[in-house]
Amino acid sequence: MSDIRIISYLPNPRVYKATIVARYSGASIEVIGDAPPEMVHWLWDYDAIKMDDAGKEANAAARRTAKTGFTGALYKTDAFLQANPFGDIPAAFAEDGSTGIFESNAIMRLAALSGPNAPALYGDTNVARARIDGFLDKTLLFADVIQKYILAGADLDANLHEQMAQAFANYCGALEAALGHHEYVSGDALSLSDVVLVCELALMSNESRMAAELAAKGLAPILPDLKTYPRLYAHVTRLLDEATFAADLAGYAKYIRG
Ligand SMILES: N[C@@H](CCC(=O)N[C@@H](CS)C(=O)NCC(=O)O)C(=O)O
Repeated sequence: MSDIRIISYLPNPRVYKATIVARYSGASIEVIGDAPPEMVHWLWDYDAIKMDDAGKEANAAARRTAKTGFTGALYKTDAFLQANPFGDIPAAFAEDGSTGIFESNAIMRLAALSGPNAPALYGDTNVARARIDGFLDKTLLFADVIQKYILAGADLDANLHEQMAQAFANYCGALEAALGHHEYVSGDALSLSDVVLVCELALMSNESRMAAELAAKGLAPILPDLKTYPRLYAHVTRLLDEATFAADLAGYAKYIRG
């Protein structure tokens, strides 16, 4: 029995926050999922299964309208929605499935607090932990804009592009300043704040798939600006080279490096 079971579409850098951290804490994580378009055929549940048409009919009561990142119908059981009232993935289950943990940062925290080496990457004092939490909260705000930007599709416009550019400049500017004071984002040791940084940039690297849409609208890609933050760029590329990060993020590295 694993410490944590995660249901998600794959690949998903938000899931990798937890799997990267588990390499330090020793938490055992089971990841169940499929390519994004296939998740409409899955029953979202602790006992997630891929369904055929007969399975969908048998689980008609679980049929719900998708909200974010998916369109049409998704199959979420009542138990899934009790575990995660927001109904999104990645969704995690702990304690034999009786408790749901949602939001990828929270799932990552559980990975940091589980396993033989726990707590890992989560500070040695309450103050250090609160400081790491501050970076995680700021990263979630940044990530919310990334999500809107990369899911915009044909709705992408100059206004949304400007919001993304502003959020990117604010976040990267702050981290560039922080890295002027110490080696890692929140202090002198690797922490969860470094992990979320790299994983959300990996998510943002999906911008590379928007090249035609951006060009058609006369908008420039934003992620290549990472190079204009030299300490941050060096930090991120160094972490991408670490085996603990590369195991999950190797496929994203060339897009982040630019
Ligand atoms: N901030 C959340 C984002 C999760 C999220 O928004 N997931 C979307 C897919 S990108 C989802 O599961 N949508 C389900 C739906 O459309 O009902 C996290 O980091 O875990």
